[in-house]
Amino acid sequence: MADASYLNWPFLEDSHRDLAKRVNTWAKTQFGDHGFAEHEDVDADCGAIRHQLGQAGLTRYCVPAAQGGVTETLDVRSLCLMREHLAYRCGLADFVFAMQGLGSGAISLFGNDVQKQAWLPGVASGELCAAFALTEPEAGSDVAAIATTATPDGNGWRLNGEKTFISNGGIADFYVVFARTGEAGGARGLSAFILDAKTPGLKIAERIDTIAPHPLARLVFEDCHLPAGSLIGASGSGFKIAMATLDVFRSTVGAASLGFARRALDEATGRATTRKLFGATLADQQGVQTQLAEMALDIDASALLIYRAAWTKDTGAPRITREAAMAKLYATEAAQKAIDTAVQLFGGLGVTKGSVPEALYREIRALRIYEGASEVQKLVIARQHLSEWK
Ligand code: COS
Repeated sequence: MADASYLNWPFLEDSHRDLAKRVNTWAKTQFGDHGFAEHEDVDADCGAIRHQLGQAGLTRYCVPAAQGGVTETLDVRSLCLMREHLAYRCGLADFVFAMQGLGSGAISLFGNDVQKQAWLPGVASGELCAAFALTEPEAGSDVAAIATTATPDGNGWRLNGEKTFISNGGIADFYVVFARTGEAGGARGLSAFILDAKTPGLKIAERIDTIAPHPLARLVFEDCHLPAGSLIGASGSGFKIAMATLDVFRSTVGAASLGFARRALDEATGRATTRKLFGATLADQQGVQTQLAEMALDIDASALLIYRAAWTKDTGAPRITREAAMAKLYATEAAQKAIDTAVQLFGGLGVTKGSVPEALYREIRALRIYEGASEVQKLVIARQHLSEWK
């Protein structure tokens, strides 16, 4: 990474600087210059990367210390640094790490000791693969419209319904599933459950192929039995559990975008300083200097918002809804712009399959959609602004 001066910002501590160096060295050794090459078998590669991250002790950052993690509670700055540095080298490695955290996040944040002990050590070691099952065909941005139901059946619940665009769908060992339990209408009638992937009635109805291939599936639940101990937190609190989990992980989506944007700037700078035209290099042209300046500025602005949100949470704020929304919104949109500039500076090579800018162009797009589309982040920011106006 060309510029690492942000590591000296007061938002970060020495342990974070050490982690940044460690993950950067690890990812460089592991992926070299081939981290954005096409994957012939994404499922197998995800499994291999998960085990490698586990062996290196890096998936430990996804869970609290009592279950094999490194920090007492989830440390958002560590999660962000991990994602930023993995994304710089390999989009799939970032995805694998992110899903270990998001998939088990509701258990880390709201689970009881039995649930934490049952699932989190395996997430920390990389042996277990986690998934977060919130989205439905008719409930994407509007989470309160979830239609999947969990109805009491004596010694637990029966789960029926459908989820879609579920990352790790088909390869996960367990899913945190959000379902309607009916305590009230809308957002107040949802609960969160842990679903063991071996449960009869869970069907992988369809694998979904996307522009940057990651394991993604539509799931169908047909009378899946959820044992009494599978409920996370209180029944009826599922919406708040989902939102609070997303508050933690939205900053990390921004951090992954930042890693992609830094890679785009480094690639673009390498290209601009070597590509000759009209008797000079691209970097000698003022127009190109303006483009590089905008990329560098957007990268620093993104980093400030991301590490502000992460630091705010890590130093005790109960909620960082607004800060996390700002970090995700700004960093994902800025990264899309930076990557588009890199593609432009590479010309034909930028759209050639197998080039890094081309891979980044595909990788970044989903980040403006998943874990709350840009439009939803604006809604979240505006609502908080208006509610504090009085
Ligand atoms: N943390 C804790 N509680 C929260 C919260 C948060 N971040 N956000 C909202 N709540 C609470 C509210 O305080 C409210 O509580 P009360 O009923 O006690 O007043 C309740 O949850 C309902 O909140 P709200 O009225 O804001 O809910 P809406 O249905 O209007 O939805 C949005 C709000 C649109 C912001 C929400 O549905 C959302 O974030 N959607 C995007 C979903 C998403 O990210 N999907 C991606 C899936 S993962 S890839």
